[in-house]
Amino acid sequence: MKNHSILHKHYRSCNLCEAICGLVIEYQGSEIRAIKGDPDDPLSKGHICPKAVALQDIYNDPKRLRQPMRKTPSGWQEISWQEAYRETGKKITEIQAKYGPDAIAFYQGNPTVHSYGAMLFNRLLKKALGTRNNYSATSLDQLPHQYVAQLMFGHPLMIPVPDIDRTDFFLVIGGNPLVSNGSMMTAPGIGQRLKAIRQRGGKVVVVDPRRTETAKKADQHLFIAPETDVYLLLALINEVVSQGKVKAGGVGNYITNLATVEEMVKPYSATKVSPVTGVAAADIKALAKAFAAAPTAVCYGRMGVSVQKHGTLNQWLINVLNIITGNFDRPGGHMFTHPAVDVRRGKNRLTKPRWYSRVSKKPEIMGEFPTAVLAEEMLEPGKGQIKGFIVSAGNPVSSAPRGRKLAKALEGLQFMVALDIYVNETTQHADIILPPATGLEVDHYDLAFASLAVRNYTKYSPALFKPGPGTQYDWQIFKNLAKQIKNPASLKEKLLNWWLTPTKTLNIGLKTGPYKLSLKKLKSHPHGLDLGPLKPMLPDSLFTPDKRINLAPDNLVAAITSLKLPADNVSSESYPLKLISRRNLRSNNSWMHGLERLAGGSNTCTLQINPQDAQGLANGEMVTVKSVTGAIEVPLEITDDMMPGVVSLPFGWPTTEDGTGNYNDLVAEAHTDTLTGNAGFSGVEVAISKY
Ligand SMILES: Nc1nc2c(c(=O)[nH]1)N[C@H]1C(S)=C(S)[C@@H](COP(=O)(O)OP(=O)(O)OC[C@H]3O[C@@H](n4cnc5c(=O)[nH]c(N)nc54)[C@H](O)[C@@H]3O)O[C@H]1N2
Ligand SMILES: Nc1nc2c(c(=O)[nH]1)N[C@H]1C(S)=C(S)[C@@H](COP(=O)(O)OP(=O)(O)OC[C@H]3O[C@@H](n4cnc5c(=O)[nH]c(N)nc54)[C@H](O)[C@@H]3O)O[C@H]1N2
Ligand code: SF4
Ligand SMILES: [Mo]
Repeated sequence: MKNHSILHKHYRSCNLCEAICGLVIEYQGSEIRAIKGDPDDPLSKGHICPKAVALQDIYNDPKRLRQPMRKTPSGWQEISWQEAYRETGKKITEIQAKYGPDAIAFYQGNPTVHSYGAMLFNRLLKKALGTRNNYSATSLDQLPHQYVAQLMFGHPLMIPVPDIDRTDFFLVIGGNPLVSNGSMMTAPGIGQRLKAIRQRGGKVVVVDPRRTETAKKADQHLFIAPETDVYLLLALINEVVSQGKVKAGGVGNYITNLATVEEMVKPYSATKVSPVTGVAAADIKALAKAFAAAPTAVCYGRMGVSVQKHGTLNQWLINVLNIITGNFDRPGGHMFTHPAVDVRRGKNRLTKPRWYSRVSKKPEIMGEFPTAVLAEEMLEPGKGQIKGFIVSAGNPVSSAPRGRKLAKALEGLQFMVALDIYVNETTQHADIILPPATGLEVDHYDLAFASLAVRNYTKYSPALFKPGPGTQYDWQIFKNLAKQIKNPASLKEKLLNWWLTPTKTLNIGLKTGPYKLSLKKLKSHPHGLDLGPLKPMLPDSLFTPDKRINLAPDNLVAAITSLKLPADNVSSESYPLKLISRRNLRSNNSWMHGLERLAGGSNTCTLQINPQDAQGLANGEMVTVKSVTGAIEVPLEITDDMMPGVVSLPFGWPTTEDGTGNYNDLVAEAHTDTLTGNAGFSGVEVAISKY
């Protein structure tokens, strides 16, 4: 038993974002005295952001749910876990018996990837449900990265990471790592890492319709019109080819179809794409030249180029640019990680869709439909209509296209259960809420983000506090729900389900992983273990059957061939502005901006606009932002950080008291990445007027 009058120190990884910073938590009994960065963590070296300090707010928050809740006509009522499981199991089995397995939809949100228990055990529930209506935040985010990884490298999780600690040229397109702390690139303390590039004589260039916090710290910032990055990338590749700078380096031996790419980019000269993108032809030429001439360079594209109609093409062309300039799979370029537990083991996934969504006929990818079709699959009557919904660690009413429409769809369901720690815009529509233990109450191993880190790294964090009596972990909830819905078929499956826990699975993963580690070994390194810099891994690690990288997958080339380069970046008369999203350092998607230590100050929801577009409107004035799908009211912030013609708004903020108004009311579900159906949050056509 620990002495409650002494100050103790606990070391763990922060589970709130992809940077997985090491924390030192000073505590006495169940009281937290301080949360600081852990200087001995080999990856984060003491870096921390304000969100980690708010982990104590989540822990102490009286509004956080700790017991299952049932909605009754007189409000929410606490019920026992047993009762909650029984009722949920009964409702789900009844619906599936009546309407078939696909009548239940399952959506998993962002915190899923920050919980190894959820990641390892959600498959039990998926299997028991047997529904094709699987959805997740993947198709609101990084699906294009994964789709391209599958096509080019043979596995959706073979995702290259920029080796920013050794690069001489970092080109960032559509990412704002100084605020997001990096994404699909686990690089805690990114500010220091970017500074180091410049200190060693390298360059940082940012391409973004907004002069972002990252752009302000870069050597160069280029404004680009939303959704026109594909043309810029084609022109950059064209320039590299026509300047005779193609050097595929070691990768040259195992790439195929380079000639197809060289032919494909011919029509896209810097001069031709300049009026559309808004980037000067001279800047495009100089950028291509500097990128190709740098001793090492890496182009990195994130949310801004993923959640738009050319998401897949952008991510593909970024890989192509890195490959043909000799910057792939080598230090300072785009590299693959070698994680201690390799989640990329297992089979190469199918690339051909096995089934299509009922209403808009969107193909499944990796067993999921794009979340953009969730509302219509609930609303459109007919055989196969969704009648019941399980939402876990997600808030799609805020985060998915057409929030208000989805909220309405949820109201029409026969049953909804949420695995969540709060009543919010989405979970308020549930019949039952099952709150798992979270944050400081759970042990943590980063399966997902150790696989995307800029150095090979591993760490296990035990739980700091015991969850309250009777609390269940997310993996237990998945196990128990699965059992209620369908008993495991075989004895082996039964035994496995009963015996396996996340820690046991993790230990097996570590022992059979490339470094032959164990949980015991990790526990003796509470600050984490550095496993060295990223190493070249190709072609052995490719999952493609021929161990080669196809530079020009047929369907992607076909999509370029059918692209029509507009003569100009013309805007619609009724909706002359293009809307893009923004994140704030003291927010986390839709759910943390209200916490005690994060709310207020600069953490606000304003529509940023260039002075040229704000004629007749004043700073701070409420305006109506309208698109073809809806309208919301927000205060205006006039700033020349915005490119003319473009406005930026934080996402995940309710714009009305009841939480019904939101950025995503403005996003049409048909505005998606054409190849994957990934949601198109960027480049939404809007008009503004006085409120
Ligand atoms: N317009 C616009 N829309 C966007 C984006 C954008 O840039 N612009 N970004 C998109 C992106 S990148 C993402 S990832 C999605 C996120 O979309 P979602 O994942 O749907 O939404 P979050 O806001 O992350 O919601 C997380 C939910 O999990 C709950 N939660 C927190 N911790 C736990 C836990 O330990 N267990 C459980 N069971 N629940 C927990 C929270 O209360 C909250 O309800 O939004 C997308 N939507
Ligand atoms: N503080 C904080 N950190 C977070 C989150 C958070 O909500 N708050 N969310 C986490 C999550 S789930 C994710 S996925 C990551 C996202 O991490 P990032 O991708 O780094 O985050 P964003 O701030 O969305 O950056 C997108 C950038 O793209 C720009 N952009 C928009 N449209 C276009 C376009 O058409 N072309 C180009 N070139 N640029 C465009 C925007 O102006 C913005 O600067 O952040 C994570 N970290
Ligand atoms: S940057 Fe991310 S991981 Fe690091 S402390 Fe902040 S929220 Fe946690
Ligand atoms: Mo995300």
